[in-house]
Amino acid sequence: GVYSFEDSPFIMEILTELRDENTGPIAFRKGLVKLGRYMAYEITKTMETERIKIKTPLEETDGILIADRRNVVIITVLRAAIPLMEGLIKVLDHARVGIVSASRGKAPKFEIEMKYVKVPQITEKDTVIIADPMIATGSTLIKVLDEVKKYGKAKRYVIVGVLAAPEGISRIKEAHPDVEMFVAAIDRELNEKGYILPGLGDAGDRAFG
Ligand code: U5P
Repeated sequence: GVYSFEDSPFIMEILTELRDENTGPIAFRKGLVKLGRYMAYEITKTMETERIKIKTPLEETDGILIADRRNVVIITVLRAAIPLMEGLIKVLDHARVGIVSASRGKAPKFEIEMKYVKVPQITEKDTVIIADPMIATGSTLIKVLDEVKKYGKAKRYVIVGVLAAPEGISRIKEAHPDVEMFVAAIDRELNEKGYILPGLGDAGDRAFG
């Protein structure tokens, strides 16, 4: 499934700030952290829970435990996903974290070079969350998923991003049909250089200057 949050005023307000060319790196990074936190919160709504019994100081009562929240691996795609990951781990605080680097070559091939890959062992209990703010052609995430799947089979694979282009979504669905996507919004199209329109520009440059 693909989930986007155009009907959430709070997420749309953060997105508006991220899109605005007048937003500098400090506010841009803060916006990504906030968005990561809120997206993680949305993901927990789709996780399995267990009923548990606890005691308040006064009596016994029922409670819940989000079992899946304890078995999360976040894959951070350098470099723009760093602030997004920081937000995600505020909610998914048990997460193990993998780091991969990926840089995209020029049009029309958009070849992906991965120089650094450090991913923890993955088990069938794990929800693997791959953070990359922009799903443009989808090439980066397809390559990252190919790589991450070498480290074990997970219970779920979830991509978290800010914006996605329709092209990227369909290419990822075709290459990895088992993947779910959570993005703030789905944008109109890609330009000939592979940028999302209307988009927010280059997320790495916006965040880190
Ligand atoms: N990217 C942007 N802004 C865009 C399009 C792409 O920052 O408008 C960056 C993303 O950070 C991502 C990579 O890591 O390019 C995704 O490109 P793709 O492999 O999905 O085409």
